Amino acid sequence: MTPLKILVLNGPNLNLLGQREPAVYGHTTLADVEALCQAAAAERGAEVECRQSNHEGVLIDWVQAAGAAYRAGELAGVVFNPGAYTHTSVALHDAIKGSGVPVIETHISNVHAREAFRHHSHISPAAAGIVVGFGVDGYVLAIDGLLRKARAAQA
Ligand code: CA2
Repeated sequence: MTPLKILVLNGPNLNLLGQREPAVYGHTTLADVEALCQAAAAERGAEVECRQSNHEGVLIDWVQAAGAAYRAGELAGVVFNPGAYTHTSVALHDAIKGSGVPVIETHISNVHAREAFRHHSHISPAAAGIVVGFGVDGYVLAIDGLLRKARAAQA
């Protein structure tokens, strides 16, 4: 049987992870996070592909392509940290809804314990699940949750 595949998407400024604001985001780099995701998926008999962009339109293109791959049975879903676009992007909300791909919205920090402008998410109403405030371990929790949902749907 072909292993389940997951796309891990990171949005704007997450390429700077581990280089600035360690009090909020920790010392782990994006490369470390991607290695963590690869290992977590392999332990669970799955595969991940990791991508990061600072550009809203690029993220939208990737979500749309993920929808096509999901409909073709080639992708279990997307673990997505949209960064600050979480709080601003109706376009990403529409892309997720339109694509039909299960998305697990993931945030390193507890956005609800931070500034008021981070309390609202345009992504949450379109998401299949949400992981917030577990640091970079949240990516592993999101991969686990997505695989559990995918396997339950297959059974
Ligand atoms: O907690 C999260 O994962 C966030 O999605 C991170 C975003 C923030 O805008 C969201 O409100 C919550 C920011 C990502 C920027 O990451 C940086 C990392 C190091 C240095 C500067 C920014």
